[in-house]
Amino acid sequence: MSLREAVNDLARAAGFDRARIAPATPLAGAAAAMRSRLADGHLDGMPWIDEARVARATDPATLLPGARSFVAMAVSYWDDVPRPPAVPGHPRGRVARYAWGRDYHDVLRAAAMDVASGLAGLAGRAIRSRVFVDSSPLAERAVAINAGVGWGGKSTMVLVPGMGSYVLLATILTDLEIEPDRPLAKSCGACVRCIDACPTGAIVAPGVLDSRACISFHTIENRGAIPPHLRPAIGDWVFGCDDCQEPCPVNRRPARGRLAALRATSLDDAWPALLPILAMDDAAFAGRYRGTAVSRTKRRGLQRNACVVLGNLRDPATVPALVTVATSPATDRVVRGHAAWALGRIGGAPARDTLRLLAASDSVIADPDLAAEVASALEAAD
Ligand code: B12
Ligand code: SF4
Ligand code: SF4
Repeated sequence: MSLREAVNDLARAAGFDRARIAPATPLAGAAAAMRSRLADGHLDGMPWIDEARVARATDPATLLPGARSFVAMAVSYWDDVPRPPAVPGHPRGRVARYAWGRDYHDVLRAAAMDVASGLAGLAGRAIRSRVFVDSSPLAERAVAINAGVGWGGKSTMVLVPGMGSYVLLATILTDLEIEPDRPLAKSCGACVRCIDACPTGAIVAPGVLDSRACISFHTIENRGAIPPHLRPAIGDWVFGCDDCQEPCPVNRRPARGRLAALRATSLDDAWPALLPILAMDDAAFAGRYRGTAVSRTKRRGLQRNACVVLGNLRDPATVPALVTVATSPATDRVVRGHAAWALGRIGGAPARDTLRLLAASDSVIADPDLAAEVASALEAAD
């Protein structure tokens, strides 16, 4: 058995569905793509992606001196929890599939560490390796594409033949020389379904995402207010977004992911009830979401997102809960502003009355951003 095949066996035993090898050479194409996205403002709002990061993320020798090979691995996390029937007064939002189970950073890192220790056994000598699962700078998609794990889709997702786009990536960089695989000779062809399906037009050209318009960016990474013009398009996404993956023909025969830790264990993991989210304090949020990817948006981010979804669902029974959030001076000001926005969308006398009182309250008058939110909510409600 070749070293390459042995690595593949190790990866499968650790839970990965695919593993391919790429040489640890500089990722020039990815560096050019990242620099052009930075220059065009497409990565605005993620200041940690800067020139220094681009340089490191695309230069394996900086990441691991003496590096010879990448082991690029993918794992399917697709699972299905059907949308529950709508129950008035008990609205639910929607979480992107990758965040239904335990935090993939932890799950994949542990699995990739197993593969990395196995590599040393295969080498028969001490080797140096470094594991990447999203948290350290590495252009992970570029490595997976170079290694032939999948091809770069127009949605910017790596699409894995036979598995589709609902895959997460983990990478090992090692000083062990392994015979490389080849990139796939595949492409999306004439298909543009993801571009057409994106509710905000964030895929501005094939393979080019403008994060400033992306629901995933706003519900996960954005720490401030979500631009008002994007809020209606967010629909019921309370964390992440899968709209550009749902119609992808490569996902037409999805198979349930093998790693049980990545699956939902309750309806609430996939379709969380929104009013309990509004009522959470820090301890309740940590108790519910510690160890999951959702924790990245923090309590205030999730509550802000829940307000947006409530505004889109327009259930009058949710007005009292939104009034509590909007009128509490102790609540985060961004969350209050989004609760006001939701009240404006739902409208009706109780929402209008609250917005009028709010507009005249000291805590709102003292905060120009919040005052502007309340003023436009009032306009929408009238
Ligand atoms: C920043 C980031 C985001 C940002 C920006 C995403 C983006 N498209 O640039 C935001 C917050 C929006 C985001 C969203 C999501 N993310 Co994200 N994200 C990252 C992160 C940390 C860096 C990506 C990056 O550098 N982007 C800048 C661009 C230029 O780089 P790139 O995406 O690698 O670009 C490649 C392609 O665009 C392609 N390309 C460039 N030009 C062209 C031109 C054509 C024609 C084509 C076909 C391709 C192509 O080549 C580039 C270089 O290889 C990576 C982890 C990592 N360290 O790499 C995860 C990662 C990309 N995210 C991931 C996931 C799962 C998601 C979401 C699905 C989560 C969700 N459901 O909400 C969405 C998907 C949205 C989307 N359509 O991309 C996975 C993707 C797995 C996969 N199958 O591709 C990654 C790899 C994490 C992981 N370890 O698994 N993410
Ligand atoms: S994640 Fe959602 S908003 Fe972002 S590009 Fe895909 S469909 Fe558009
Ligand atoms: S929907 Fe079509 S164009 Fe978009 S990633 Fe899938 S195959 Fe490619």
